[in-house]
Amino acid sequence: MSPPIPRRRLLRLGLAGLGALPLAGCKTFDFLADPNDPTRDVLVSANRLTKEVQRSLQGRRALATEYTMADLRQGQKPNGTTDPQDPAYLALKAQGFRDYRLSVTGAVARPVTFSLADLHALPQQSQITRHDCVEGWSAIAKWSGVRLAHVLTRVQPTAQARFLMFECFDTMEQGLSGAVKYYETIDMVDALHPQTILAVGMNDQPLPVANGAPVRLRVERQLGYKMAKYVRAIHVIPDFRQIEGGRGGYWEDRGYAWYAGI
Ligand SMILES: Nc1nc2c(c(=O)[nH]1)N[C@H]1C(S)=C(S)[C@@H](COP(=O)(O)O)O[C@H]1N2
Ligand SMILES: [Mo]
Repeated sequence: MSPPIPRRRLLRLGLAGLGALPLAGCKTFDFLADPNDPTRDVLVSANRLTKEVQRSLQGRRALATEYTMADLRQGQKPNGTTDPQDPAYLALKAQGFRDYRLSVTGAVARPVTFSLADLHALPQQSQITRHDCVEGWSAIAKWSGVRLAHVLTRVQPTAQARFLMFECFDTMEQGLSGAVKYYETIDMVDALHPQTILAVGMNDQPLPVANGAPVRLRVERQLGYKMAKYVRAIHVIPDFRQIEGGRGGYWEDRGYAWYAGI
């Protein structure tokens, strides 16, 4: 038996669904008090579903712990690729990333190409968070940049938009069909999370090459491998099964979990 649900709450949650139900003469909502009324069952199960969805979404939306500058101990340990040798990257780096452009395309109403100046012109935010790598180390650092949500507001994702794919500059290995580059995907819940940023600064300095210059993703509720460095493009996509190994990321294609929540 599920516990009785306050009627006010039932009404609030259930009214939208009532349109589909035969309401004999729209008498009143007295049936809600009758535990044997089938309409009530529908509402109660919808309510239970809503609660479960709400709970999991609230969990996903919870904030990562933020620290203070006093918590910065060792530097952010560079990991994975730390010095990309890809020609396109080297050419941009040689010019101090002056010609860097981030394209955001795919399932969007308005594809936009952002220069670094464009990204700096959007509202900036900083957060001091702990980075946890799947390898078992962690480090606290201050990350600065623009909320991904602001970038998405500019491009206006369409109804097909379910994931963002981050295409990176760095080659991880040579596969049979050429260079295998790092990539990652996140869903819209993480994309719109208030702590999800495109970082351009670290510990009050421009983002170092070793940590993903000029632009890297921060997804603070997940493990380090989700946080794509050296981002060259963002693709707004309905699905990631057609990309590379089909599991949503370079490490995911090699067995890591797609959702690496911490
Ligand atoms: N492009 C790219 N992004 C990447 C990686 C990488 O090798 N290439 N490594 C990932 C892993 S496993 C971790 S732990 C973090 C490391 O970020 P850091 O170098 O700033 O510590 O970047 C992630 N993003
Ligand atoms: Mo990692």
